[in-house]
Amino acid sequence: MAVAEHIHSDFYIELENKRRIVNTAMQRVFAEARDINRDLRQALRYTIEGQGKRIRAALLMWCCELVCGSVNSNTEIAAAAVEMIHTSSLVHDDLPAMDDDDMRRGRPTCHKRYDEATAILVGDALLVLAFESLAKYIDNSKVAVALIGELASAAGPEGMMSGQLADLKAEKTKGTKQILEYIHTNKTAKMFRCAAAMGAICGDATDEQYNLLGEFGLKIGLGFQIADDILDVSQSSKQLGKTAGKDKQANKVTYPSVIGLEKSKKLAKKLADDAIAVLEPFGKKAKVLRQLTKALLQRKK
Ligand code: GRG
Repeated sequence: MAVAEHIHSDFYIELENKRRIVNTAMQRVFAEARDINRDLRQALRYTIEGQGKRIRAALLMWCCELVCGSVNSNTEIAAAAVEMIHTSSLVHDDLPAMDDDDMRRGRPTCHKRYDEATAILVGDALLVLAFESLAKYIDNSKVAVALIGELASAAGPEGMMSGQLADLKAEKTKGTKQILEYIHTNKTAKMFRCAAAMGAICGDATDEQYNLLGEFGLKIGLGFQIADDILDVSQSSKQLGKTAGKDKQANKVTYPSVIGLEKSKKLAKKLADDAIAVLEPFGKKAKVLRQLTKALLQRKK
């Protein structure tokens, strides 16, 4: 089934349910880490309470439901860990040494609301808390180790960190499609692949299910970043909750800057179609993932 499938309003209700679940799990992890310094706790609370879309968490939980029919407490903790890592990367990305942004999730960035040192430590704290929570709350040690391994390889030097440095180094260069694909795969798509794979692991997927869901995650992750590039040039800061037009201002290498807006839209659509094709073996049960793919293509923020 191609991208043309209609998005049912139930999809957005279901997405909101997943947001609530992961927000509660993050609050729990945070509340049970009792010995955090008062100033750090305050800045962490501010950051965790920011209104993220929680797409990676929803993807993780839906992949788990697809392979085993429901989510359990391990899935909720895994989803919280993915969102903590993602949020930590945003806090660091916004720092003056990186993308230097004043606005995130509709509010001042962490270093603007507090200060740079605090924001560095908030990012560090979320990064560590994510792994600590997997070690502490996952009730099966084999599952915990597998989840930790997935998350470390997607967020670490073989994933997001390399993508981020390549992205910063590419500023003010002309860029090529190959460089762009490297940046977007590493800084964004691998985290989507990881979320899908972690959901599969929580649901005790077969090797085939795990591989298919990982491939699906990688494709929608790449499409997600292309859509992000498109939104940067087509939406307002108010709509995005972060500074619009930032990529051009910082001379970033993006899909619209390298291949143009129309070709970027076509590529995002093709990736969505390819992602949906990967879901074929799951049949009707993958409906929510097909809806997610379509929603990501149509998103306005
Ligand atoms: C500290 C783990 C860690 C990494 C350091 C800073 C850095 C390396 C990486 C940043 C990578 C980055 C900013 C990728 C962009 C990914 C992206 C499209 C972010 C926007 O995601 P949304 O739209 O945001 O899901 P919300 O706010 O909804 O969660």
